[in-house]
Amino acid sequence: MDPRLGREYLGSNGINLFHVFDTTSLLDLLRPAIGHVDTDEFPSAVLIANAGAEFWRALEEFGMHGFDPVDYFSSHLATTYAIKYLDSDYELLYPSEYPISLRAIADRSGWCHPTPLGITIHHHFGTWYAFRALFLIKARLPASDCSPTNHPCESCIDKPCISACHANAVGEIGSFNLEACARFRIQESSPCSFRCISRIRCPVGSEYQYVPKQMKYHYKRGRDSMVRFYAEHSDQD
Ligand code: B12
Ligand code: SF4
Ligand code: SF4
Repeated sequence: MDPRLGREYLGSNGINLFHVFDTTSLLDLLRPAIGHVDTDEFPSAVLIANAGAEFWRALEEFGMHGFDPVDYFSSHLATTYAIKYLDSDYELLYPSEYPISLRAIADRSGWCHPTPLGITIHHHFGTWYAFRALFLIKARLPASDCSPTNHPCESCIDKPCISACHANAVGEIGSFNLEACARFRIQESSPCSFRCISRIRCPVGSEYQYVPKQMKYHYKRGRDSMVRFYAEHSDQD
């Protein structure tokens, strides 16, 4: 077992956010989604995320496989890390069918803060990150520090993310209007079809902004889900 080499392996594939929780500290969030959790068998839970474009480069090199290539690759990274570098059994909680709220889990990490944009922010990487996998492991790893890091929105006076949104979906923290955003994004020729102008305007971690192909890929998939959702619920308009 060599967790250090495992971290290097994940890092070389663009996984630059890594957090270990004691599984017991997440029980209230895990039980409603997955039922019984044996914390003696699985003492540690690992949350991994990518920030910036490095993950995209690694994904392109790995190849686009399966219905959801990002999930496919993320699962591959998580399982390789557990088996090859920790010599540990594991249970993948995300990606999976379990209705896990990754944001509720990440809220406990100390480095994940709410923003007017709805998505969360990291003090260094800004909003340019996403959670890629959450898994339980039989190996016991030291829990990561959960002390709160600096919350960038608190010192952001101008809050350019608010004025940049053409749909008035972005306001005070906690008031993000997902429906207004979605309805704006699904309009034909919407400037937000394949990007979020407000997210781009946020000055924090701008050097980690996704490369155009990566940005288009993620926003197209998000938009496609929204189109499907509103097509299925059009009778409620
Ligand atoms: C389903 C889903 C969606 C659906 C929500 C439909 C609905 N309201 O029912 C749709 C397709 C709309 C969506 C959109 C987006 N999503 Co989304 N989504 C998820 C997903 C897969 C499941 C959420 C869920 O059902 N959880 C279970 C319930 C019990 O937990 P919950 O946290 O209360 O879930 C609710 C909220 O998460 C909300 N929601 C989901 N996404 C978003 C995004 C924003 C900005 C807000 C305010 C709310 C919201 O909808 C859920 C159901 O009500 C999560 C991954 C996960 N497993 O957590 C990602 C996730 C929440 N989404 C994420 C992102 C980035 C987005 C998009 C930006 C993607 C994109 N590029 O288009 C957009 C946001 C809109 C925008 N600004 O453009 C990220 C957020 C990362 C972060 N840093 O905070 C997550 C965590 C995925 C990830 N791998 O990191 N998403
Ligand atoms: S522009 Fe300012 S308020 Fe908006 S998300 Fe970025 S740091 Fe937070
Ligand atoms: S995608 Fe467009 S409509 Fe949605 S929050 Fe971003 S700027 Fe506003």
